[in-house]
Amino acid sequence: MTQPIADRELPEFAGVELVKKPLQPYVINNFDQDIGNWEAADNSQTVFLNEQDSFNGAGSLQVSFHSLASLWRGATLNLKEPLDVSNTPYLNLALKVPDMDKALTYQAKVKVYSGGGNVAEGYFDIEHNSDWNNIALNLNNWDGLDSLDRIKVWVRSSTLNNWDGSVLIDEISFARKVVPQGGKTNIGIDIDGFQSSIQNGDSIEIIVSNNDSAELKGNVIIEKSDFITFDEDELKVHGISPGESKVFTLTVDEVNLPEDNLKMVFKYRSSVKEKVLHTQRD
Ligand SMILES: [Ca+2]
Repeated sequence: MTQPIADRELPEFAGVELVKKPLQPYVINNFDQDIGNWEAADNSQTVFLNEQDSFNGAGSLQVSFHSLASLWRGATLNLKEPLDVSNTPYLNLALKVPDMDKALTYQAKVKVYSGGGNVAEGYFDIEHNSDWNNIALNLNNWDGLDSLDRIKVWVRSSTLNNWDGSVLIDEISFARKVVPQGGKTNIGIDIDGFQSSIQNGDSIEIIVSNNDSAELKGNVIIEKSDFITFDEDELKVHGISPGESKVFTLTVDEVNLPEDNLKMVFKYRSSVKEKVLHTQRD
């Protein structure tokens, strides 16, 4: 199968920011009456108007799917006429994944295309205890701003199983500026070497990704746990640039498995990330 040309371009990184609200937004779709020209994209089955659950107003866009969890799935909007958003470079939207599993990781990707072949994308880790997430893709450094003709919003999860579920999307708009959620940073934390058993002396790798649009400063604090201790209690993330990741290796000092999930809690400014390290599931 031949891919459209735009899909072959290497996407540029764009930071995703957590926002309180966009200022004077130019609304593309609010999904209060209809779903506009949004369509189901790769690995998704249907898109329809959800009138029960919205971030704002009378409705939202629901995308339903049944596909391998690790594949990106979502919805796309092809604009008939390209938009010049040079003066409103923040693409805002609200997103929610209903019924998330605590032990899994969920990620969103927002991607924009321009007819000139410029593609930009940004990432956002969806917390499993979150409801609606109001985010904005910061396109200030993108070359395609004057001719944006396609938007894609995608999600995926972290298992090899099927994911039979949905994502809700609302309030797609562009704005010149956004009001940030104070102290909240779009930081990604992944644990590598997720093992069936964890013992004293084992090493684990923590991958910290800066998915936001400003450099990270200071440290990520690892919250004290009754069940596991490491040789370090913080990760020196200072200086990690937007779009970059760094791997930290920790050694387990002492571990006593709890009856339910063994989790790690990371804090960066006022962002808190909870990750399940080991699960006692059958
Ligand atoms: Ca709405």
